[in-house]
Amino acid sequence: MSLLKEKLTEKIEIWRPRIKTLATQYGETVIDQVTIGQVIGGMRGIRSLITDISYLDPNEGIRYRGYTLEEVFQKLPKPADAEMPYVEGLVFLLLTGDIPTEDEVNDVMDEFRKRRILPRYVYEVIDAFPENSHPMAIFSTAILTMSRESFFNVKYQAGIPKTDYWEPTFEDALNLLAKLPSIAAYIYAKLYRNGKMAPCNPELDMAGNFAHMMGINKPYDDVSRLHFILHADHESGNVSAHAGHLVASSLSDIYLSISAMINALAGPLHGLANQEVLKWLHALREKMGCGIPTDDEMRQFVWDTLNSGLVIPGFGHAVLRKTDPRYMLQREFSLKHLPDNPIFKYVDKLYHLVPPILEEHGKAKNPWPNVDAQSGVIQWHYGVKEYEFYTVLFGIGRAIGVTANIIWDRALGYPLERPKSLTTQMLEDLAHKYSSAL
Ligand code: CMX
Repeated sequence: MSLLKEKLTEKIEIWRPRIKTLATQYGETVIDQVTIGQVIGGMRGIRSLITDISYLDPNEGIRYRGYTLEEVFQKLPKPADAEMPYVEGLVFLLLTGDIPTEDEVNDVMDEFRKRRILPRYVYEVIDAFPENSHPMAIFSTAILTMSRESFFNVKYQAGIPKTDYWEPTFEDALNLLAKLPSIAAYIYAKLYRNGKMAPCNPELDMAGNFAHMMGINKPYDDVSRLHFILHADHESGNVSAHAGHLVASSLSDIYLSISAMINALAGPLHGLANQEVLKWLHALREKMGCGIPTDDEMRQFVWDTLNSGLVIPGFGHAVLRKTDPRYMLQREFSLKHLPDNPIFKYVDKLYHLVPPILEEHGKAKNPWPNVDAQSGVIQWHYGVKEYEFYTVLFGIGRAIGVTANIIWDRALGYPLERPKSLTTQMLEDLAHKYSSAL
């Protein structure tokens, strides 16, 4: 048994009685109340999900397994010549809750190495896509196609006990995670490099190998480590994580669930915002004849966007009420590695100018930048200029957190998700009953 699976098994045994006690002895404990505003308003703030993989504090930002992002980057083992830690270490941390040793990271790397080879038909499916297809549609479909590989489906049909569901799910998850960088790199090669791609290098770690397959020199391996780690999880209520969890709750396999997660990520209010930021900046750059706008010109551009009814991509958040720490970590990286990049200069200006404008505009509850405002410019700087591809990169990272959640959902026996709906009339009746009681 791998060190990862051994540790995970140990942790699951510790967790099961905790959930059982909560469900059986405290099942009637009230934790929240739900208002009509929340039901109409996309369920914001209703505390109705459970996950131990990460927790999002509105003012502090995300913690993975109790660790802030700074701590995660500081504590996880790093390759000898790297600034950023192994993504494989994060996989271990999210699944087990423990910071891995070097041996444990190597163990995850070995597991991934064994599982990296893509079935031939995945290349064929990618090749068969019509021109001008969005990379996220291709990514989702490539993942979906591999549902036929699911070990969980075979075991389920054979009739394994519910307590064992997590084990074949774990196998499916590792099989998929190990393949995602190759799928993404091939989509990139196919769409933008006439299908030319370096073969995968078994000596390298997940992110190092991704950089190698993309054909981009150092420090793009570190850029990839930073990117995949930062995007891995944001607790379980965000649209992509929730979509993955919801689909998996019907016991759909990992491939079906992660494909759904990718589809959810592909909307402009969520993961697609990283491409929208670059598209928007380029519109401005064109308008400026490639020069750097003055503060007033930049402010005018932001107002023009708002006045035309569009949102400012990369700003605002449904939960966060401060600048996203994922933004700040990427900003620090940019200030160190690409301070003179002209697009970074735009992003830097926006960092200072947009929040007061959004405050004056008076709608957004959070005027501060989020993760997507900064990620694209780093990709652009290292030569990945096809911004439609950026959300695919987000998807590789997010799959790490969502698969960890799905494995744990099954280990703890969480049921099919099925919230209750009400009609408009029912809400009106409740509203009248409440107001006449005042
Ligand atoms: N620009 C302009 N208006 C904004 C805004 C922005 N960046 N952020 C929020 N608003 C508006 C909303 O559209 C909403 O307007 P209406 O009342 O007319 O519908 C109002 O402010 C209130 O919204 P909110 O409660 O502050 O934010 P929501 O929880 O509804 O939405 C989010 C959150 C992220 C969708 C929103 O801030 C947004 O659209 N941001 C731009 C897109 C973006 O960057 N998305 C990526 C988020 C991170 C991620 O998931 O990857």
